[in-house]
Amino acid sequence: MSSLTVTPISTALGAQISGVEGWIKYHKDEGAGEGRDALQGRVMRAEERYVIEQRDAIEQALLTHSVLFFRGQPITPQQQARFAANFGDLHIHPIYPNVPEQPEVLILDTAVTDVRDNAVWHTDVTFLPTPALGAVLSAKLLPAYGGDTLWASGIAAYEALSEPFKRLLDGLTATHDFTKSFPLERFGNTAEDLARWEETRRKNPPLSHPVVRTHPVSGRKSLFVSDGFTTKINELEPAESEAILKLLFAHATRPEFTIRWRWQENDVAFWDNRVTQHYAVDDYRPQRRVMHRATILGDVPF
Ligand SMILES: O=C(O)CCC(=O)C(=O)O
Repeated sequence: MSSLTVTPISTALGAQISGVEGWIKYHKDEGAGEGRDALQGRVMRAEERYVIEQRDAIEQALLTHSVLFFRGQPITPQQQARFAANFGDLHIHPIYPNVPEQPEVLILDTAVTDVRDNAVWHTDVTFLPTPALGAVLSAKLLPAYGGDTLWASGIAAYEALSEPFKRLLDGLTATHDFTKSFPLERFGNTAEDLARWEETRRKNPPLSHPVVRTHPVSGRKSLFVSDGFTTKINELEPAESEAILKLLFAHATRPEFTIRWRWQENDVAFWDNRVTQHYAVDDYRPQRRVMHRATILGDVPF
C-alpha cells in the first residue's frame, strides 16, 4: 500500500505530497534506480512492489492535481534524473547548461544564464513535436525573498469557456516557435552560444499543435497555447489570431486557475506539462537563484 498523503492546494490544481520518504530514499540508494520495466518478469521483493505502488500513486496524484510539491527533499542530480525517468524518457535541453555528469538535468542559475524567458507564462518545450510530459524542478539556492513560481491549469481554463467558444477552438491549431522564448539577442552572445542557438533553430523550425489538446491518460481537454512559444492560430486571419490569442493568454492565467508556490530550499515540484503552464516570478534581483530541472518527454499532442 502506498503511504502517500495528498493535500490539495486549490480546486483547479496543485497538491502537496508527504509520506514519500521511502520513495525518495529508494532513489538515493546507489544501483537501486531501475524503472518499472526492468522489474517485470522477476519475482518482486516487497521493497520493489512498494516503489511501484508509490510511483503509481504519484502518477495518479499528478493526473488529479496537475502539479505536485514535495517539501524538503535534498536530491542529487542523479537521483532527480532517476525519479523523473520513472515517468518517461528524459530530454536534454538544447540551450540551457546542464549538470556535466547528468546532462538530463539542466541548470537555471541566474549567475550564469539569462532566465527572464521563464518570467512569461509558458508550457515547456512546445517547440518539439513531442513536448514534455512533465518536469521535475528542484530548488537548490533561493533568494531571501521573491522567486515564487506560478502554475495555471489548462483544464480549468478550458472547462470555464462557453460551449460555442469551445467549439470554435476545438478544430484549431497553433504555431509554436522556439525563438519566441529564446530570442537571438539574449541567447547568441558568444560565438559558442550563437552556434548552439543556430543549430537549435535549424533543428526546431516552427511547428503546429492543437489549440485544445486531450490528455492522453485522463482524456480531459486542456488549452494548449502559451505566451512563451505560441505565435499564431493557423486557421484564422492575423487580426483574429492576435485577438483570440490575447484573450486565451489572459483567460488561461486568471487567478482562479492558478496556484503560487513559495519555495523552500530542497523543495521539489513535479508538474504535468500537458495540461499546465507556469511563470517564474522575476522579483528577487540582484540575488541569486538556482534551480535544477529534469524534463520528461511526452507524446504527440492530439
Ligand atoms: O525557475 C522556476 O521556478 C521555473 C523554471 C521554469 O520556468 C522552467 O523550468 O520552465
